[in-house]
Amino acid sequence: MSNDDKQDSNNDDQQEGLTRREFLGTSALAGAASVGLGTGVLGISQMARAGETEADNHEVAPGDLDEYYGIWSGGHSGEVRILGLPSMREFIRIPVFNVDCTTGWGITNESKRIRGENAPLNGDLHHPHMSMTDGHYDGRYIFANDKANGRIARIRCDIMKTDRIIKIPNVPAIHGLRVQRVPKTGYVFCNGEFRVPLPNDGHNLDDPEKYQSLFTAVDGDTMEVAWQVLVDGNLDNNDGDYSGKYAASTCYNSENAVTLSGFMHNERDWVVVFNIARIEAAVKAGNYKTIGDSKVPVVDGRHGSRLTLYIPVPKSPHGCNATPDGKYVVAAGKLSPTCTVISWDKVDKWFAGKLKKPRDTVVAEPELGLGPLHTAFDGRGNAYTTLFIDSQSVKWNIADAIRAYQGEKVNYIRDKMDVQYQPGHNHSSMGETRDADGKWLVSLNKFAKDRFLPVGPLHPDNDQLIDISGKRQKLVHDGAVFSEPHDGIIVHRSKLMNKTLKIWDRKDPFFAETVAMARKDGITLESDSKVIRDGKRVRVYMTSSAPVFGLTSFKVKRGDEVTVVVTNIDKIEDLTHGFCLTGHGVNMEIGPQATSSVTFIADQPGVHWYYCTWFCHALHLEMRGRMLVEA
Ligand code: CUK
Ligand code: CUA
Repeated sequence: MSNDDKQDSNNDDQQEGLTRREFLGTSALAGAASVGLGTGVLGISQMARAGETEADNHEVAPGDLDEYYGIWSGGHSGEVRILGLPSMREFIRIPVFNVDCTTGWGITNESKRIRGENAPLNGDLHHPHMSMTDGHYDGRYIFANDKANGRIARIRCDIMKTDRIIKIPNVPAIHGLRVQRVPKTGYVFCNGEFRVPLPNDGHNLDDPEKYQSLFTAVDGDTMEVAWQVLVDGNLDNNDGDYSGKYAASTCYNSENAVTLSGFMHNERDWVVVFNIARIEAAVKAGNYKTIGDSKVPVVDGRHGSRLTLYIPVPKSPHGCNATPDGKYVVAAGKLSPTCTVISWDKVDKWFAGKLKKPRDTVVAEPELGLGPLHTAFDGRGNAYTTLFIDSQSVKWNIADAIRAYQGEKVNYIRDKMDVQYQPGHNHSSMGETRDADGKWLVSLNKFAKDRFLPVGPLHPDNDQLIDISGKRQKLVHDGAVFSEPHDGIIVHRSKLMNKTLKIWDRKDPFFAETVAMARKDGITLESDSKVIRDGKRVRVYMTSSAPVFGLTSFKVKRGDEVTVVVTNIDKIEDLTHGFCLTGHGVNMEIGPQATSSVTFIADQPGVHWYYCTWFCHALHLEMRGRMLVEA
């Protein structure tokens, strides 16, 4: 027994005297303290918990840097958000599957090349996860899914911009997304959620039995789809293991139904485990088919396949989280008050033919409370599961849950804490890596109700910061956020802060195509400001340097297709310019040493002002110019 476990057991006794509401009182006090009164009142709440390990102060003074990056999904806003923890300050937003007026994402040519010309305007980004090497975050990329349009995006961590977006073939929606941890990312695992006819060519509505769903592996380095696996049921969430051998997905709808009553028919659904080496071998041996126009190899992983293992678990499992010790994966019950703990070791044995029943891979099934959705870990053997219906975060001990499953009389529940309200995902600091450090937990709550000033019928969500360094969870901060972060990761700053660029590299591939176009026009972007006419196509090149654009006026003719290319020649950190052309739906960011371009039709004769949108200089308002469209 570790020290921490000993303290935990003592704490069970202390906890018994407290009702849930009394306990809520204490934690709410801590929350109020953090907003209004500072450390003084936090002191009181700490005294109320005498005997516990003192928590780290979560306050970050002005000018101090946070210890962690929070990389948050933005749900149906389609974006990723970068926060600091423990302050919970939002730093920037990274547009991904959305259109963004601030940076011009979806407006500039550079972003259109990445998004694709006819990309959908919306997206639903649920799961942002960082690439790993040997089970540690490596600060290269963040991958994320678009549930709404079946896409996967990659964000480059050095510039914090999306650099690739691909559409996954043969699936309408991608839900769960995780990365291969070992040896590195490697694969990005993507769960196809909705089942459709394959190929989906406009025929079958009435025979849903024939609908199918696929698990997809994308190569994270090339962003090409490596292979797909046909599965039974619907896929929900997934995770990779810590050996590089397996990925696991929770599946609901084992009935293969299309309506709610149909979804609820069976008593059990399953977790499906994918044997990566066997899948790769099947692809190599040519044991696959392709579907429709797609060239991606599709192997058959349905019941009876050697490539997969279907482990029955209680109805409609949801979250799927591998423990940082590399031993287990935890599937959350959602409709069942339990989590199912599966041992990778036993999965090995099952694939080796040494276990009879798929259920023999299960080593624990603790009863936690109502509506378990997602689980995070502290690296000290404890798990933290969100309970959507109970509106709680439950801390439980994995080793004790395993003992209880074997029939021992042990209490594996360490602590239950009310959250405000109805949590979905949670995440612990470094908790999905070998470096899980057990300092912070964030509960991403779907409802905020009375926690903030009223702002009309649409409420913010409430992301709550919880100190998990002690035996009991301690709420320290309420964080109002715009809908809807599903998931987030908490990454120590050492993994990122020295990798992010302060100004752009002129050779960056992000705008390389624009640079190549300029070269063909004989333009040196860093010094030239001039107009090149090429039939009805006009390219307007200009520099920007606070507080002037290289061109303060230019002329085009009505009906021209105009491309404006702006190169920010300032070399000063944080000196971003913007280019906004009035009346044309054009605005874009040009960071220091970057080139950005935008193309539009000049269809309105007259004088049109353009101006800088970033407050770059005392004469920022004067940083402007005129386009004349000749009638
Ligand atoms: S899902 Cu949203 S709360 Cu898309 Cu990860 Cu569970
Ligand atoms: Cu340049 Cu404001």
